[in-house]
Amino acid sequence: MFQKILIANRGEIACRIIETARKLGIATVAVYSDADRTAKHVAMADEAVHIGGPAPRDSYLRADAIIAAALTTGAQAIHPGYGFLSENPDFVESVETAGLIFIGPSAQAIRAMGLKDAAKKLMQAAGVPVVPGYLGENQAPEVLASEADKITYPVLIKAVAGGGGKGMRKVSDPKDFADALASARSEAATAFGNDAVLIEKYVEKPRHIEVQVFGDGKDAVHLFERDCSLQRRHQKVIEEAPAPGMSLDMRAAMGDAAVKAARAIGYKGAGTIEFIVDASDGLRADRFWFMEMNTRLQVEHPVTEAITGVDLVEWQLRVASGESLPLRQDQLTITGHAFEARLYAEDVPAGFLPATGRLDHLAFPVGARADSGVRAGDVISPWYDPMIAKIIVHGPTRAVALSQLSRALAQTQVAGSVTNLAFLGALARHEGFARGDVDTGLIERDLMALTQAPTASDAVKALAILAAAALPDDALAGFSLWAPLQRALAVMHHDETISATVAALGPQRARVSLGGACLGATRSHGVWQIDGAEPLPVIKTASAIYVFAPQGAFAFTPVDPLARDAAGAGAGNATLSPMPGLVKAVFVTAGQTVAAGDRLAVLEAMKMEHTLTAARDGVVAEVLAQAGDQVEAGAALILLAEPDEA
Ligand code: MV4
Repeated sequence: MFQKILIANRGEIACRIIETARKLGIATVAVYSDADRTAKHVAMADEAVHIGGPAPRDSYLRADAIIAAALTTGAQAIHPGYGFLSENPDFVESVETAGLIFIGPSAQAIRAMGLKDAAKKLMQAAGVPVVPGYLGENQAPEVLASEADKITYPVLIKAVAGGGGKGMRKVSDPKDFADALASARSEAATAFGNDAVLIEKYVEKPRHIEVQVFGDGKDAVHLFERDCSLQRRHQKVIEEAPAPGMSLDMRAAMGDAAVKAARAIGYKGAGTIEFIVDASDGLRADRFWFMEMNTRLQVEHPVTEAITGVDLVEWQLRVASGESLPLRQDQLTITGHAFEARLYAEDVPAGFLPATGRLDHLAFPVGARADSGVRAGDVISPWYDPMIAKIIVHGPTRAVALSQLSRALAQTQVAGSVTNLAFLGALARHEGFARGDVDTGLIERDLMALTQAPTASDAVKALAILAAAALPDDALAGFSLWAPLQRALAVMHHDETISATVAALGPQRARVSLGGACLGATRSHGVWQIDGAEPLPVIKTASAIYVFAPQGAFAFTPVDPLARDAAGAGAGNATLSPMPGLVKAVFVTAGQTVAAGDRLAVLEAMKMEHTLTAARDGVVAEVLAQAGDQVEAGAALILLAEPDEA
């Protein structure tokens, strides 16, 4: 076994790998960019080497710097994690040329699976079912069109170099074929520098079921399937193992096909064979087809670990160091059912916009596995994937595991960034999902219901008001029992001002009046309960109050009572930052007269520039941001004067 390895990655997967290395007594070397100097993976590793700037091409994609770091620190092997350099055959060759071991498959195996048409041919020859289609030996448009006729419509045009749905077009009618081909080609040329396509029969109501394989270069086994059908725009959201509705004969057929695929390329290490399954008539052993092979450890590997009891990173390290497969196929079994939910910093109601921010508070549920690369106080930066954590549960049955998932999500607390937690919770409670009736279109069909922003109840608002009131816990600290003390308070929630009065009825009792409702509150051990309901966790930071309700986290900002008259009425007067970003330019100064539609400022966010314009005619009262400022979503950038003040 190795004495020391380098992990060429960051975030949760780097932390995950370090944990297993530590368990096996292997020393670890982290690498990090400027943006990750204080990151969790750096803190966890025994040593860490700085490799460059925050942009991936300046650090985590720098093969030379990473190999140099391994040589300098005396690491014997490099674990690539997923993403970054994990499926780059040139990197594998450079690692091996430097006399180091790449913890993963050979460059040749990665290359064999890199192009869709070549991979499909290889798999077909190995006896693995592939989707009926044309592999594009001749790329002339009229040849492709006549092949599409032979396949019978609907067909799918796919870029041979494709991935993530790019360069893919469904065609239902032959008259649309030529246009679809041209647009798939040009998209593929732009994205991959390769405009070759293949044509497949279009599979209706597809399910994405993948099989985990493991090879040692001589032999291969499979570790059963995962269902990853719950996706949105090719981003997986919730994965599970085993696949709901899977029969023993179909599992055996898929497992056999996956092992055949791995053996055909002498596979070494962890890999995944992705199949597309026609679920229009239930799961049937003759309705699955090879789609592609991922030659790496995948994000969703923990659900396989949960049901098999295998530590896949341990297997990777053992096989890479020369051991043979730790278990035979007949020693592998499935126990129970597991789910993984991907918790992201993103603004779901705004269309799943990636979000950033400092995580003021972060708490994961007990009784669930949470794989995370961040801690409370860490920042989700715009440089990398905004995943906060993977929440993994494992129960004896699918129904039990699903209820564990709901509970685990309800008990997850994140403050400081918006997250997709409410969306994940809504999915975990979705009736079709509970029935196991999953397919890749489920999320899109029910998008409206699933992405509805949860609304704060009066009880949630009252808890925020009580937190803002900060009533002293001491009976003698200024409250008269026979003359209840009334205070007017306000908090902001999104752009709504919630005004309330709090009457202290005693040290541990209060009445909150808001919007016509009157709520009774009692306190014990510093925790408020509203009208006798279960208390909810409340976190107060320097600038915000968070109430964690089962349906989601609600963020409030206390309104300074002195500034309230100015700001409260003026919500419509403020130009707010629509998303986190960098202020590139501000075009106005205080006192300047503007007309509706005038350019006020430019915000750079998510690699695009957004021009912010005046909502109405008016006079600029205040400019609150300047070029170079990093601003949060919802930050007021420019205030217009009240119309009557102008
Ligand atoms: C398909 C298909 C239907 N028929 N192939 C999407 C990503 C790419 N790797 C393959 N994909 C698909 N291939 C045929 N012949 C439908 C999809 C597809 C899909 C597949 C898996 C998971 C989610 C998906 C979402 C939309 C389309």
